Amino acid sequence: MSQFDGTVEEPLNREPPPHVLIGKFISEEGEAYDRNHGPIPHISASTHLLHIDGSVSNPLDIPISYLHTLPQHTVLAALQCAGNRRHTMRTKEKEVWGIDWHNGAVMNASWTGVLLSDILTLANPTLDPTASSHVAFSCYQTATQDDGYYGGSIPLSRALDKNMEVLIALKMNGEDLTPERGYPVRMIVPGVAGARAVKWLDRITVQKQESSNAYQQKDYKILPPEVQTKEQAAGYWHKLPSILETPINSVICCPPSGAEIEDPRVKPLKIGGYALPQGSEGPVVKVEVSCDDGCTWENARILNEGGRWSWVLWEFEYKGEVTEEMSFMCKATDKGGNTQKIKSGDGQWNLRGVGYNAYGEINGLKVKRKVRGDIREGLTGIEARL
Ligand SMILES: Nc1nc2c(c(=O)[nH]1)N[C@H]1C(S)=C(S)[C@@H](COP(=O)(O)O)O[C@H]1N2
Ligand SMILES: [Mo]
Repeated sequence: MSQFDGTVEEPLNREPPPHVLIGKFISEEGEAYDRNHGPIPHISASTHLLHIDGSVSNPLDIPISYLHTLPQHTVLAALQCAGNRRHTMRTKEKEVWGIDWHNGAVMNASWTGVLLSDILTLANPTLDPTASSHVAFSCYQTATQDDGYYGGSIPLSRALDKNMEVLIALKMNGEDLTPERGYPVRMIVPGVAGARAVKWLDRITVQKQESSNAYQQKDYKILPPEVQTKEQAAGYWHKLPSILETPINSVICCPPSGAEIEDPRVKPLKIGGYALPQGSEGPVVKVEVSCDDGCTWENARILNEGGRWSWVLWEFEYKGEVTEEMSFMCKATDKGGNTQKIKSGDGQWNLRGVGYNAYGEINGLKVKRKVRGDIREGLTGIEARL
């Protein structure tokens, strides 16, 4: 785990540095973020059972070995915490409550397992997929910081829709999940906030209402701006919808803000980042970069395209004018026509710092001062030591 920058917290929450984050189109296990609300259980696959219950006519207790014998489905999908980019929200707007994620609480991976819709067909739900009926995912292996277990849910209609490719995942990038990633089985809900991708999955329940877990009811919701304190939030949670799909997004990862760069008129400046589609409306079809504070935009080059649920990596070459402190912004557009609309600092704020999707931004790039001739170089060397 040497790629991490040492910001390991308890429980394990960490993100890779930006150049590692976009170093590969498919994130590697050892280089991807970890988000945990409790300790990491170490489970034996040979004894673990996945219970399917609730409003179904055929409840099931499924051993992991049986899941491996069912038709396997693979989906390339980004997994992103709803709190990704919280650092930008708190520094450009005002303080928020939550882990200080920069841009790295996201990964892009190939997930293999059994379609939830196939398992539900076996269990046979007896509820109509009306607006309020949900499928809840639970992990009882350990208590969490805010509840006795971890859980989340999604609408039954989405769970039954094969096109949504909701997956009971056994593998990441062709390998068994690691204990950190949810071994032996986790949910992957493409296009949906990572909070619903329950790791160490014990139970899938078809029910009339959302999961009652704290992470569905009292977290991962966009509080209105008038809610400024945790105490005020208490009166709001039950009135607000839970986050399901995550918004269109893009960020600039390289170079970092404040970097010293070569003169871009001599050596074009390479700017790179990732972009994510909104929910199920991918893929990302366009990424644009602005070097004049959003007045004009130019197309960036999309480097890899992995379909509806994937991120894209992109690159932009800047060869233009040089100013004292240079800034760049980026915005993405997906197939559904969703596009980022707001500049950072223009008022997108909520107390929990979730769902942030202002334009990506880097600031304060400085062109290295040219040194001409041996004498100047010598002097600079002396000055530098004083
Ligand atoms: N059992 C369990 N599942 C969980 C969590 C958790 O704390 N416990 N965290 C959720 C959240 S908030 C996110 S963003 C993703 C993170 O997945 P990762 O740790 O594989 O990156 O897992 C989700 N599944
Ligand atoms: Mo999350």
